[in-house]
Amino acid sequence: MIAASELILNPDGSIYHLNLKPENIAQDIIFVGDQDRVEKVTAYFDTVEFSTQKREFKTQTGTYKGKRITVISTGIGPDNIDIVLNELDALVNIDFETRKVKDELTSLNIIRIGTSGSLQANIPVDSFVMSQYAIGLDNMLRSYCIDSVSNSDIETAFITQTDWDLQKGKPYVVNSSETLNNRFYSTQIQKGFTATAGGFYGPQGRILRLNIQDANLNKKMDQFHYNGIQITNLEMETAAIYGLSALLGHQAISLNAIIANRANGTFSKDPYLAIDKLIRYTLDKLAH
Ligand code: R1P
Repeated sequence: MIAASELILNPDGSIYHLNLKPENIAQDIIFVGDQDRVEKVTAYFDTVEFSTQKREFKTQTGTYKGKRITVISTGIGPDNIDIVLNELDALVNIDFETRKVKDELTSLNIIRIGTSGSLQANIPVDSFVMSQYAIGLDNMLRSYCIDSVSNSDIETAFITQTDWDLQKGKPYVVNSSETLNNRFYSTQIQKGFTATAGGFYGPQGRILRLNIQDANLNKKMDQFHYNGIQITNLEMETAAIYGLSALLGHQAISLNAIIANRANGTFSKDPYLAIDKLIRYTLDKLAH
């Protein structure tokens, strides 16, 4: 039995941060970062049956072309992903009455619709990247036993090639779901290797007023290569989503609209249009 201090339920029986009960969520779940993006997605739904919000976690469940889908905002960063994925998993895989793990695993399909900065000059703003792999520079996942889901060969190559300072923690490399990879790929989207940072400024090489530990890191990441794999883009959630999903037995894929190109310093003239196109792309793939 899981203690009340570990699996925290609200007085109405909903889970602590997300304010959700098991019946409020679908098996197909779209993650967005920005809470205002939730309704940008559900605006295309036939119906919305449920809405709630607590802090940055806004959730709506409804149907799109007859398919039941939940959309939830995760806010920014891997620390929030720890909360969202553990609480969603608890909703389907822990019995809230007995506080015991259920015998049969329910596997969720998790699709992130995010925004991201490209590291390669040839991945332009307004294009889409589907993360086949992700490297977490943030450490969150290292609190778990991750050997079964992480790729130490690519991690070692990354540490060596970028001269990574291990005082910042050890990067971890994780995969997307093969099934969702096949389902969401088309010629309209580029497959990529996404780096997930634990912050927006220093951790992504941005210098405003503070000196950073390695001002050349982005350039070195841009040049990193391993068996034909290159790092394509930088954001703040994908590796954490992939790592926790793999550990918990869920399927995950991350689709990102490139709104900034860090290699040539450009920013999308209409990021909302790019995101809207990615939302429509994702919903159409989900409905089929
Ligand atoms: C930073 O501005 C945020 O935008 C990106 C980053 O991953 C980070 O969450 O994604 P979202 O637009 O999905 O939040």
